[in-house]
Amino acid sequence: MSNKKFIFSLALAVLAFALFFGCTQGGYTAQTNNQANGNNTTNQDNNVVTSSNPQNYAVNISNFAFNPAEVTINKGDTVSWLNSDSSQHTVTSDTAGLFDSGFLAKGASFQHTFNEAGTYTYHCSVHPSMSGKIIVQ
Ligand SMILES: [Cu+2]
Repeated sequence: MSNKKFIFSLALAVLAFALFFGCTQGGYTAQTNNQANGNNTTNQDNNVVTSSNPQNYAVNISNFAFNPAEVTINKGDTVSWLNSDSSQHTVTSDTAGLFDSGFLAKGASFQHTFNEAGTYTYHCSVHPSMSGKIIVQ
């Protein structure tokens, strides 16, 4: 191989390498952008799903009663019970295991989010006369 041919071959090899490397980089950048766009789209979709505007409803526990005793909410809404009595109370689902606050001292609160439609009755495990109902539409 002559000196000129060798240099020409070397230049070709360098050029080929530069082209290949450049294309690889370009491809990588394009893929990264696609992924970023894909993530944005996913986030927007998630926002739409979660921003169905969930509400928070308050039930006050006072004078040995749940006030209001009956609350109608939509799927995904949360109910917060606050014990305003000096006596301890619980918020316990009539359906065992569905939700149970345990003992709530004065000023303590308990929250439960209802994700499925239905009628949920509950009571205080200390005072059987205390009962309430959450209707989930
Ligand atoms: Cu009670």
